[in-house]
Order: sequence, then structure tokens, then C-alpha cells
Amino acid sequence: MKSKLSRRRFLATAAATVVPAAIAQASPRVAGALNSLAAAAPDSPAGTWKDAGVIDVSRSPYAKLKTVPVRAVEIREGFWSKRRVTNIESSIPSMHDELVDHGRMNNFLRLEGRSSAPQIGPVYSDSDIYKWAEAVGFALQTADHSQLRSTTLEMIHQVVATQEPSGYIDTYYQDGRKPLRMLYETQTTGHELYCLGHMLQGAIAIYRATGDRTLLDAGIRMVDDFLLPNYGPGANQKGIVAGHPEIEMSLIELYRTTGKRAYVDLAGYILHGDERIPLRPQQIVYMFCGIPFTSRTHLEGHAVRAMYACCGATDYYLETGDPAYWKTLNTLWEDLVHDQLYVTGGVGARETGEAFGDPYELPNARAYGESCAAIGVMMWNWRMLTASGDARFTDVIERSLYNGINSGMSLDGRTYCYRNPLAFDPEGDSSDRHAPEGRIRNPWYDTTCCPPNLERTFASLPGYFYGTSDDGVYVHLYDNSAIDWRLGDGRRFRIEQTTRYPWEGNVRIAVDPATPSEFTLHVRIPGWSQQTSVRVNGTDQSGIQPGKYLPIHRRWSAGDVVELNFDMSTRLLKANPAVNEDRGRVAFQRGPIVFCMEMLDQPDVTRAPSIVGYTAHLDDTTVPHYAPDLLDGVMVLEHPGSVASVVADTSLYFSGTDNHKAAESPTTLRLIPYYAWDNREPSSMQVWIPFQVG
Ligand code: FUB
Ligand code: ZN
Repeated sequence: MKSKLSRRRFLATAAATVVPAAIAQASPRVAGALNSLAAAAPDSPAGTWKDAGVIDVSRSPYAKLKTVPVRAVEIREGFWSKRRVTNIESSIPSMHDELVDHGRMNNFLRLEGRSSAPQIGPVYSDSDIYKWAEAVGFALQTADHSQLRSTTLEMIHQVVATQEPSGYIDTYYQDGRKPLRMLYETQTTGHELYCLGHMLQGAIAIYRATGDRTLLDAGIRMVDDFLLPNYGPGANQKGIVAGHPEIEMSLIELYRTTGKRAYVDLAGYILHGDERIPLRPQQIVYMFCGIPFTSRTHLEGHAVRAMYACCGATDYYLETGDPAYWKTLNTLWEDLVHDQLYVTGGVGARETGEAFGDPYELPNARAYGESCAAIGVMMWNWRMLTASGDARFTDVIERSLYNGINSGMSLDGRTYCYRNPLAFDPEGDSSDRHAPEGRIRNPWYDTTCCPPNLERTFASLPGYFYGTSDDGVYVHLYDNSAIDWRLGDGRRFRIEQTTRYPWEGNVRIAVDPATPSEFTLHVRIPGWSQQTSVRVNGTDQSGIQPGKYLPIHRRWSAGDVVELNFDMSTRLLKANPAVNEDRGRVAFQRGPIVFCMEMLDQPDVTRAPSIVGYTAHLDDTTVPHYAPDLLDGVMVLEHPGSVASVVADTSLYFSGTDNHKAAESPTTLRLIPYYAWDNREPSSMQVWIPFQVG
């Protein structure tokens, strides 16, 4: 059966189901939509499938914080609303078309005899459908986009129709390649468990949105009927290795959804590694699995694999409290932030192996910085935050989200970065397979892991803003938003934020418990805000520390207001001198936003070909001004600097005292947020800018 819906209509209707007003003013509509969604699943225990957060740690014994449902938070008109509307109006529908046009659904339809197209795409192609479905699931958790819902449910029926009686689903290994299925060699490279993991995550998001169990039940069948009986530690079972970590965190989320403990045990077994599967040393590095997770001491190998392994290991800790895991996770986290994290919150220095480099190996133009890897950083830090309530993890989430993740999707939501370099020359090396013809943003990649990953992240964003704990509520992220949820003991509360964050540092938080209640409101003081004031109903608070949550314990009543005032002065950051490429350079950060220079913004742009470089004057003052018509509205930084041009003398080298040959003239550097780069005509870009003192 062909899709009942033409793609043109799909786009039109998907766009029509969400308007900015739905995000700005959603409550009554969302409530109505949720009622109808609830009615779709009369057999679900009331209040369970609808109450889960991005991950459901409501019963996780080692979760210090509880997540809140995505649907409990409304992100209102502000910094993230445009991105989120674009995601639903443009990105998710156009990615649906791309997936269909590139034969990814035909892979399923072929197995049902409904397509004669050959199997197409890399081994992990099924996962892109599932990640896209997960994006839809999160979108449906905040509003009922009915067309999106029916299209996705129809696709899900096409997917589950291919499930074999054994429970197996993976189009790449059905039909001709069946003999290769789950061979040890296939497990290391074939992505069967990676695809299953994404299937489970997509299924859970759809289930938590709609109560529809079609994909979830298929996923459970594959785990219960195919995986659990045949793979694991038993003498009559075969060995198992993740190959590309992903299955671990999804099995644990499946446990949280169903209560079946065997899923945690299997995840733990995979995290431990199965000695029956012989792996070469470089496979152990690259795949970040196959040996005990707790034996790892540093991040290495394929960056997405490592980040997803850390997510699974943190989930395992949240359920088991195994101290060896917590120790290793903290060791790896220290490695992340001290040696490996780009200032943009991305990771993965090397194109070869899409991998972490050596400590401090953080090239700029050659940075790999895959969008999926930055998303992995955020997902992992979200879990670490959940386990600890420690704001150092939220600082990393914010850095990655506003910069290295946000850069991954163009402002119109239709093109994506696979790599997120920190310097770029459109005239440069054209051998970059992820920047064909010098374009870093493309609508489609044959390995299209990043686009639907970005879509699911932006769709799930409301779930990251707040949390609850035994003693109260946490405010993690700042933007115009409202939460309507309950404390751990069931008391209801509302919180509303009003702000122009991240452009301005004032945040007004209105606290509105259903009845006057004593609890603690933990407000995050970002690590970058060196001078912060916090007032409660006009009274200054003490104990404020950058990079910590400030606990405010009192009896809260309707009408109480907390005012935060963050330090928005522009910071000129230097890197550790061991980072070769950044020595003698500065990066500009204002609030959570990292900036960059694009050549086309510079006053000297007309003589661009003759310009060889810019220098920032370190001791001068940066002037920020908001440009409402530029790049959907951004803060622009202006900073005094110098511009060096080509000199007439073409000698390659000359004496360092020969100043006239290195003549520089004064100029004003103009910087835009890094996330918004390459949204106009191609232009060279750099984040780290050489500086001179004075
Ligand atoms: O292997 C599946 C995905 O494709 C990885 O996560 C990405 O890095 C890309 O290689
Ligand atoms: Zn990717």
C-alpha cells in the first residue's frame, strides 16, 4: 500500500498543525490534545506512560533528580521557540521526504512485497527512520500534530509488518544477508543492536506521546523472543557485543517502561563485555565496548560510540548504584572537560575514525565535531545531572546545546551540519565528504544520522528545562517557559520564566504552588556568570556561587517572584596552552553563546581576497548590540582589532624586525553567534581569533 498521503500534502498539513501560537499559548490546546491521546490507549495504566520525562527515572533508586514530562513544560516565544516551530513545520516533514526519497522506507516495503527497489543505504539505515519517529514522538508529547501522528503510525505499521516470527527486524539482514545475522563479525560492524536501540527509543517516545504500543510491542518481541533467549552469559547462549553502543541505554529505558529487570541485566552484561567475542585492540578503542566499561580511564575512539556508551553506563548506574560505574563515569567526565571538549561543546577531533584525539588535540578547521557527538555529550551530561544534581553537568549541557548542537541545523531547518568545524574556508579542501563543494550544510547525507538526531533533540527540549527532587524543584535552563507539574509528594506547582535570555541576563521566575507550600527552589547559577544577583520578592539572597545551584528554601505562595541577574559581560577565553591551534588566540563568549567571525560581516569585506587575517585587541572593550533582522535576531559583538593585508613584497620569510612587511590597520571585528554561521552566502569563518595585547 502506498502512503495515503502525498508528500506535498504531508508538508502542508504538518505545517498547518503547528503555529507559533501553539508554542506561545499552548496550554488549552495541548490539554485538549492530550485528552484525545489518552483516549487512544484505554488499557494503559492512568498517569504512567504520559508522565515520563526524556528519560524516565521516576523509580530509579540512584536518581537524585527526577525528570519532568516533556508535555508538562511549555516553551514560549523566545530564543528556542522559533527553532522548535521550524523543527516541526520544516525539518521533520522535509526529513520524512528525504528518507522516503532515498529509499529508506522502501527497505521495509520491499520485504512486504510492496516495493521492487533494492535494499539501499548503509547498514544503519533503519535507525534513521526510528530516530525520526522518536522526534515525532517528542513533538507529539507537546501538541497533537494529527497529520504527523497518522503518517508516523502508518510508517510504524509498515515497519512492524516486516517482523519475522522469531521477533527479528532489521531490513539489512533480512532476505539475502540473513546468514550474516548476529555473527560476531556482524555484531562488531553491522549495527543490528544499534538499530534495535533506536527502534526502542523511537517506540518509547511514540508510546509516551500517544499510548500506541505498536512499535513498542515489536521492539519488546525482538528483545524477548530473539535477543534474550539467544544472547548473553548462559552456556547455551551466544556472545554479544554492542559494536556501536546504543542498545545499553535503550534496554534500560525499556526496563523503565515495562519493569522487566532482565533488560537492565542484559545492558549490564553488554557494558561489561563478553570475552567470548575476540576483539582486536583497535576495535576495543574504536567501538568503546567489548571490555568492562569500568576499566576505561579516558575517552578515545569513535566519539558518538563513546558518548552513547557513557549514556548507557550512567543509566546502568542510575538503576544499580554500582560505585565502580560512578567512579569511571567521573574519571571520563574529567577527561571530557579538561582534554577533549571544544569550546562549542562538540567533541571528536579527528575525521579518521570520527574519533577523539589525544588530550588537547583540538584542531579548528579540521575539527570533526559531529552533530551526533555533541548530542551525545548533552545526553550523557543529562544523565550525570540526574544522578547528582550537580550544576557542572548542566553547564556542559548548556554549552553543547546552544553552540555545537544548535549549529547543526540551519536556521530554516532544512540543511544540517554533519561536521561542526570551528574554522572554515569555503574555498578550502574539497575532499571533505561531509562538505561537498565547500558546503558544510546539506539537506541529506548518505549517512544521515545527524539530521534526525538534531530533530529529536529539539523536539524533546522542554523536558530539559526543569527537574524535581525530594526537597523541591530545579531550574536547569532559562528561556520563556512555564511548567505545570507536581513535587515528589504530589503537591502541584506552576513556575513561569520571563526573560530575554541568552541575549540578556535577567530572568524573572514566578512561583505559583497550588497551595502555599514549603520546598526548595534550586536555581542554576551558570559557571560563566561571575557576578550574579538573586532576589526573592525584592530581597537579595546570599550564598551565590557560579557553577552551582542556589537552593532557596522557604514557604512559597502564589505571587512569589525570584529575579536572577546574570553577568552578561563578554568573556575573551583563552585555551590551555597545550592546545596548539588556539595558542595566541581568543574565543568570544557572552552568556552561554560562543561567537565566531564570518568574513562577510567584516567592514573590509570588499577587499576580502587581499586580507590575510584579523587580530583582536585584547584589552579593548566589546560592544554588544542586538540585530533583530539579522539571522532571525542575534546579538552581534563589535570588538576593536586589526586587519593584515597581503604585502607587495612576496618573500615567504623576512626578519621579525621588518615591521612594514607585516603592516596591519585598525578595524572593528564583527562577530555573530557560532550557531548561526553559514546561513547566508558561503564565507570563511573562525571561532578562535589571534590576539595582541594593547
Ligand atoms: O555508525 C552509525 C553512525 O554513523 C555513527 O554514530 C555516526 O558517527 C556515523 O558514523
Ligand atoms: Zn551523526
